[in-house]
Amino acid sequence: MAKIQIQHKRLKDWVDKMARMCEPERIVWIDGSEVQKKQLEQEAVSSGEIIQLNQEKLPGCFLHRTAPDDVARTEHLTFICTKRKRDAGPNNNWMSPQAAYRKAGAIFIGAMKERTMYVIPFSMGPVGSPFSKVGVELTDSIYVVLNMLIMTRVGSAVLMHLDKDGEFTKCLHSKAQLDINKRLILHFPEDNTIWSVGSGYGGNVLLGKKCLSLRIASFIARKEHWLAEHMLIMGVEEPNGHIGYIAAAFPSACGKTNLAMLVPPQGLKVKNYRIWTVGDDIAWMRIDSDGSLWAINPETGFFGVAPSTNSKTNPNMVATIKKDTIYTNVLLKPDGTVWWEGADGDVPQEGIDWQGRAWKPGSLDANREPIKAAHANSRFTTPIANCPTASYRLEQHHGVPISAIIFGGRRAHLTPLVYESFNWQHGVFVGAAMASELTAAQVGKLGEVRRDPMAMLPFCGYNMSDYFRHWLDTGKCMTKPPKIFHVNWFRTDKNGKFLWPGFRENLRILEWILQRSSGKVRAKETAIGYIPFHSDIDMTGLVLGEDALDELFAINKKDWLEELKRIKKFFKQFKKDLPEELWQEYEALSKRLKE
Ligand code: GTP
Ligand code: SPV
Ligand code: MN
Repeated sequence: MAKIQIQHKRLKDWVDKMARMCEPERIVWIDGSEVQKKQLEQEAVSSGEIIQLNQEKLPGCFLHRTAPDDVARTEHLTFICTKRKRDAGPNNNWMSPQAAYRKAGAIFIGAMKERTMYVIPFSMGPVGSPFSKVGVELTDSIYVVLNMLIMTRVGSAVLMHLDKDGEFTKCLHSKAQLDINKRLILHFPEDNTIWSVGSGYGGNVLLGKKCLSLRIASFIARKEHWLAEHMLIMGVEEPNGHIGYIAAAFPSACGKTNLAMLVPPQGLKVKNYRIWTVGDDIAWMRIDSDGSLWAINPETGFFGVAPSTNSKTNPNMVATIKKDTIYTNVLLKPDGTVWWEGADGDVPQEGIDWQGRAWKPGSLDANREPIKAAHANSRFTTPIANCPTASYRLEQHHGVPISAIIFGGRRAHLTPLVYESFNWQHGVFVGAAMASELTAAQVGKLGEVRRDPMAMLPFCGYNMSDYFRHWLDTGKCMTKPPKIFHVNWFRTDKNGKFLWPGFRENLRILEWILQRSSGKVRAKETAIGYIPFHSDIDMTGLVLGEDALDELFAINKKDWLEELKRIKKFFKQFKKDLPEELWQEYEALSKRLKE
């Protein structure tokens, strides 16, 4: 492997110091070359860490299985380690930096014995863009290296950019023994440092993603006056060539990936919309000199949910993951291809399930429940560049201008299909008061409603009351702030069936949102915000149940007053720190609901 000359003394000293602690057999610098990537793939195939898939049907694709107790982010083992507990806020687990380094240090000692330590220099955002941040991840997992090569910009160009003294986030990861009792995901925002140990699952170990690009970045963003958000970014191009860009925050496994690359529904075909995907998970946004908000996606890949991904729900993703993709925790078919619940094609008659066991349809576990072929949070890592709707502006250093911000959640009841906030301050309240039902993306109780402000509850690297203040302040600094909306694709009828077909049909709602953003359409004022007149949603080619639209837009004041109590309880945790403006919005909503 190519030998890289390191000019950056602080970087070299840190790598040496971490190596003395972890005691790897050797150290390998990742240069980002195709040659080195191929060598690593071969090595990981030989050791069984990854399985090479059918190279005719799935060229450049591999399968990986994680430990059965290591299949989703572990929020209870994730900590923000600031000097003062107050700075982590009431919603984060907190440890003092001293205690955290000591506790994790004990696990890291000798953790890489007989293993290689890989040094991955990576850039979140185009190398050299004013948006971008550099990190260096040390890891003993080839799986992590191969995923980072897909998800971020890796290698020599990053080191050159760092030069002799550039700033970088120090990211240390070791699988150690993959022991859930010795698993810790630690963030030290004041030291620009991340330590993750004992896990091999994406969100815990691809440290450029949630750890750097959200938890550390949100902390930095507040100081530097920008926003790091859990948002997709997409463009909707009209036939006249104008592209309206949208940034949307939905909690994990609530539809960001699907929306970001939707295919226009048949009924809207004549309108000739074209969709441009900028990102499906993270947005970094800055106010530019024109007074509006501009966004980049710091990542270069998708780490998408596999179950239910098929040619009907997400044809663009199906096309994307046909090559250069790493699949995690899905079913391996006898022909060396993969499958998951809700994938294209017939249910396979046999295969190896996500835990590496022989699988047949209808097999039952000890509790007589059907055994899943793929884990509910099984995923794939795949390059954005392979997506048919990938935006031509992905490499542009200034990103794209955002016309609308959307918040959304999974709510069987209560929230309408779409509503618009009255103004920025009210929009921040809408985001802060957001809630959603839990999914398989986090370890926890499925379906339980939890408050998840701006879809950032698990990802905000500092006190959330300061985060709300930062959002309010950001609004004041823009001359052309985007309008703020809320959507809910998941409202159900009395039989528990989704009232809205979702997926590509969501474009009908985006259309209204963009029309509202450019002032082209009127709206109906309600207690919670503006909602569409039914006739302003283009329903061409879509037939819903008779009262479906009424049900989708119903605002039940009694239920909302109950919701207000839950919002109040949530806000009260922040005590005096919660911005007064949010209480004003709370009172105003309460008053409107009682009118
Ligand atoms: P993370 O990667 O965890 O941040 O998730 P995400 O927000 O990107 O979610 P994703 O798009 O992968 O969607 C997760 C699940 O939501 C999918 O398995 C779909 O079944 C479901 N889903 C997505 N969009 C819709 C929709 O419009 N309607 C309905 N009913 N379900 C949807
Ligand atoms: C999420 O859970 O929101 C994800 C997957 O996007 S992970 O990277 O594991 O956090
Ligand atoms: Mn996510």
